This record gives sequence, C-alpha cells and structure tokens, in this order.
Amino acid sequence: RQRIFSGIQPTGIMTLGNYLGAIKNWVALQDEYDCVYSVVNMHAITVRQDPKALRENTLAALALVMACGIDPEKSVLFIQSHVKTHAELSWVLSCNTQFGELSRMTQFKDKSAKHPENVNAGLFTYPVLMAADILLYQADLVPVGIDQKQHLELARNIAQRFNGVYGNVFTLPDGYIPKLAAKVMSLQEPTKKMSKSDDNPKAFIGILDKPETIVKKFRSAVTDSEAEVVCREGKDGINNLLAIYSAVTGRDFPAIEAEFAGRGYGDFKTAVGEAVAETLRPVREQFDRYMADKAFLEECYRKGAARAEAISQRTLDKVYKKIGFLAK
Ligand code: AQP
Repeated sequence: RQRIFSGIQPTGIMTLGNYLGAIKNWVALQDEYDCVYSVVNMHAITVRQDPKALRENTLAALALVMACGIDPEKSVLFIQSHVKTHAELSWVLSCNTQFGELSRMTQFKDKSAKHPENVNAGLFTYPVLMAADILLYQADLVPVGIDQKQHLELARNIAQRFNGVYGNVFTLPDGYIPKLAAKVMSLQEPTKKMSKSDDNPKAFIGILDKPETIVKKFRSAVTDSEAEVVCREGKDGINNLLAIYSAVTGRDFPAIEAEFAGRGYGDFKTAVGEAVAETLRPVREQFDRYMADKAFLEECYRKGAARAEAISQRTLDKVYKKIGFLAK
C-alpha cells in the first residue's frame, strides 16, 4: 500500500481551513493508504509559544484530529517531539539544502514580515524539518492545502538531489491537494487565507466554535456590493462561501447558484453557516469526550510514537550509512 504523511501545528484551535484543506482528506484516505499523521509541535516553536498553552494545544490538537475521525489504531498518530528521528534527519537534510532555496520560500517571507522581532533560524529552516517529516516515512502522498505546495516541492527536490548523490534512499513525495476548498479564505479579508493565528476572531471559523457563533460569523462575512450568488472573478467573498458550502454539502456550484437565484446574500450566508455548524457539531461533541479521558489520549500518543519511531529509524539508519556516519 502507498504511504501518506501529513502534519498539523498545535498553534491554536484548528480552523475550518485546516479541516476542509487537510484533516477531512486525512480521514478519507485512512482506508486506502498506510497513513502517518503528526501533531507537529517542533514546527510550532518557530513562532514564540507560551509553554503552558503549547502543552494544552498539543493535547487538544491530538483530540481534535481523533474527533474528526482519525483512528489511532488504523493510522499512526503521534506527537513530533516524541520521535527523535525528525530532529536528526532534519540536520542532515539542512546540510543538503541551499540557503538560496530556502530564501525563496514565501511562507518565510510572510511570517518574518509578521514577526519581525523573532526572525529565528528555525523559521528559516522550517521547510527542511517538514522535508524530514515526510521523507522519514517514505511517503508517496502528502495531503495538504495549497499554501504548503511550495514547501512540498522543496521536499521533493531535496529528496531527488539526495538520491542523486547518495543512491536511492528516499521515495519522492507528491502533494495531494483537494479539488475543493484547497484554500479557504478569511471571512473578513477574502483575499487572505483563513488562518488560526488571525488577530480578528471573526475572520476564521474555529472547529470548536458554537453553532450560533458559526452562523453569526458567516452572517458578518465580507462579500461585495452586488446581490447575485454566482462564482465570478473578483467576487472573492462569495467565491469563498460557495467553495465552503460546496465542500460541506457535496453539491456543485451550478446547483447552489440555482438554489439561491433571486435570493439575497443574507439567505445564502445563513445557509452556509448552518451547513458548516451541522458538519462540525459531531466533531465538537466527540472532542469533549476525548478531552475528558486524558489517560486514553496519553495511551494513544505513546503507542503512536513507538510505531512512528520504528518506521522512521529504518530510514535514518539508511541515511547515516549512506552519508558515512560510523555505526554505533
Ligand atoms: N485556509 C486554509 N485553507 C485550506 N487549507 C489550509 N491549511 C491551513 N490553512 C488552510 C492546511 O492545514 C494543514 C495544517 O496547517 P498548519 O496548522 O500546520 O499550518 P498553517 O498552514 O500555518 O495553518 P494556519 O491555520 O495558517 O496556522 P498559523 O496561523 O499558525 O500559521 C496544512 O495542510 C495546511 O495546508
């Protein structure tokens, strides 16, 4: 079976963007692939984190991923810092990645502009750690939102070059980007991606937001001064709502446009809000059940780490041998 790897940062409560762009696919792929999923707390510290909040968010991210439908028996689910091979391979790969390549990463440019007080080396080498995450498991496919496409291409280039120099070590990974909602946009500035670290809570839908909050946020979503629910260039707000509605209801754009023909944006926004609230309701309920059983969560992440370590150590051993590190 083909292998899948993907990760999510515990930097706050996950958004509808994370859900539709990534986690929903993680769940769908579990039956057909050999899946490895991680809560990537080592990536999270590239931005300053409060230690207590990071600890809580890490456990919550694990519970949330499980609440969305990831089965820790079927898939390997672990916390990144529990598996040392990630840091180890990351060092080797960083010695095989050029400064110039990393300088071209747009996420680094965006994040360093957003946090000018903390442009640390880890923020710069973030894509190398991500390449290590993926390559350690010899992943064939990496389900991510479109914002991660550039990092994924870099991971592939690093692997290809490494294989060229040292012989075949790594599987070359491909992205698995959803056709719909690959980039869910901010509800307040629909030209920007929906992000969990947005300062304005009205801009994003948290997976754990209450149904009435969800509907309210959609009702105040920024649209345009027209009144027609159609997908058209320039109608960023409406296009975003159409993509979200389509992703949660499974209906295509023409059907949705027909449903709302002659009706105002108000009706449409409420319908989108209600459909999203219904989709997320069972997730929130399941999340509460998991969070009430910390012992079970601990058991899950310990087992997951042991399984992840067994797989990734094989790759690391091979890499160390190839590059000339003397065996212990
Ligand atoms: N708006 C989005 N639309 C579609 N997919 C998205 N993803 C994130 N935002 C959107 C996908 O979610 C997965 C996990 O993301 P992450 O938490 O590891 O990192 P991120 O992309 O940095 O997410 P955020 O929400 O924007 O967090 P902050 O604000 O902390 O930077 C990835 O597959 C990503 O593509």
